Amino acid sequence: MVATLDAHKGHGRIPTTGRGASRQEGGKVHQLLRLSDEVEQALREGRPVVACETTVINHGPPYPGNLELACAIDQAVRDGGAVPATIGIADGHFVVGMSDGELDRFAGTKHIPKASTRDVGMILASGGLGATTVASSLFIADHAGIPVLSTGGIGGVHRNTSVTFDISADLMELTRRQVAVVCSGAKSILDVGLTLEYLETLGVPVIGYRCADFPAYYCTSSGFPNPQRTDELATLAAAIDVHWKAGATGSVVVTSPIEAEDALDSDRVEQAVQGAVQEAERDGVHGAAITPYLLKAVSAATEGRSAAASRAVLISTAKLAGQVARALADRQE
Ligand code: PSU
Ligand code: MN
Repeated sequence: MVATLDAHKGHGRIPTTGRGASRQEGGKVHQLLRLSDEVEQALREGRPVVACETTVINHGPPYPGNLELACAIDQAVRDGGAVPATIGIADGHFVVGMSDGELDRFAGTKHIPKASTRDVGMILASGGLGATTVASSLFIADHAGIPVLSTGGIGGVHRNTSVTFDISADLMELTRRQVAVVCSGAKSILDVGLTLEYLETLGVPVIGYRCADFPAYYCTSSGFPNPQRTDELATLAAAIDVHWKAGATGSVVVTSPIEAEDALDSDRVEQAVQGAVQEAERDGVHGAAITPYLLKAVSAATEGRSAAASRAVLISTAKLAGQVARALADRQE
C-alpha cells in the first residue's frame, strides 16, 4: 500500500522555514507524489527522513550488486537514525520511499533513463521508469517535504568546461530547493576547483563536517579546503536551520570524506580520470552520458577498486545524512 500525499499537507518538515514553495501552488504536484506508508507517516509525525537518488543504483554496479548496495544505503540511513526514502520515477509518479520489490525493479531493469530535472515531465508522461540524479531527487524531495538528501558526490563543473559548457544541473537545483545534501564532495571526474567557485557564486554554503578539505568522492581530499567547517552535529544542524530561517531559498552542502582505509590514492585516480576524459573525447561522449561513462572508465582503470570505494562513500554519507536529519528534527521539537 502506498499513501498519496494529501495527508502530508501542512505536516512533516519544519514549516517555519517556508521551503517547498510548490506546496503552496495549489498542491498539484502532490497528485504526482507516491510516498510509501513509512515515509508518509514519518513526515507526518515530524520524524527524520533522508532522500536517496537512484542513478547511482541503476547506473552503478551490475545487478544484483546494485540491489545489495541500495539495501545497504537504506540500512545506513536507519543506522543514522532516519527513515530512508529512495526516489525514482515510475508509472507516471514520483516514487518516494521504495519497497524491496520497487528497489529490485530499479536495480534490475537495464538502462533506466537517467532523469535530470528537465526530463521529469517526459518520463512521467511516458509512464516509464526514470532514475533520478541529485538534481531531480532534490526537486522531488523538496516537493515531498524531505529536508535531507544523501549521495556519494554531487555533480558539478566538468573538466574542459570552457569548450563543452557542461555544468551539472545538480548545481542549479541546489539554488532552487531547500535541502541539506550530505556528500563526499564532488565527483573526482569534475573540475573540483571550478565547482567550488560556482557554488560560491550561487550562494550555496559548503560545510565540512569534521574535515578541513573538500573531499573528492573516492579520495579524502580534493586539495581544496571546505569554505566552512564544524565538528559538532548540533552546530551543523543549527547552521542549516538558521540559513533557511534567515530566508535563504537554496540548499546546503555538507561534506564528509570516505574513511582513509577505503580511500583511493589521489594520484592514481587523477591518472585514471585523465585517461578516461581522453577516451570520452575520442569516443565523442558528452552530455548526460559523460558522467556514467567516466565513472565506469575510472572503475576499469583502477581494477574495480573505485567500485568498492564508491560503495563505502555512499554508505558513510547515508549514515551521516541520517544523523543530520535527526539533529534537524530535534531542533523542531
Ligand atoms: N553515479 C553514477 N552515474 C551517474 C551519477 C552517479 O554511477 O550518472 C550521477 C548523479 O546522480 C549526479 C549526476 O547527480 O550523475 C550528475 O550528472 P551530470 O553531470 O550529467 O549532471
Ligand atoms: Mn551535463
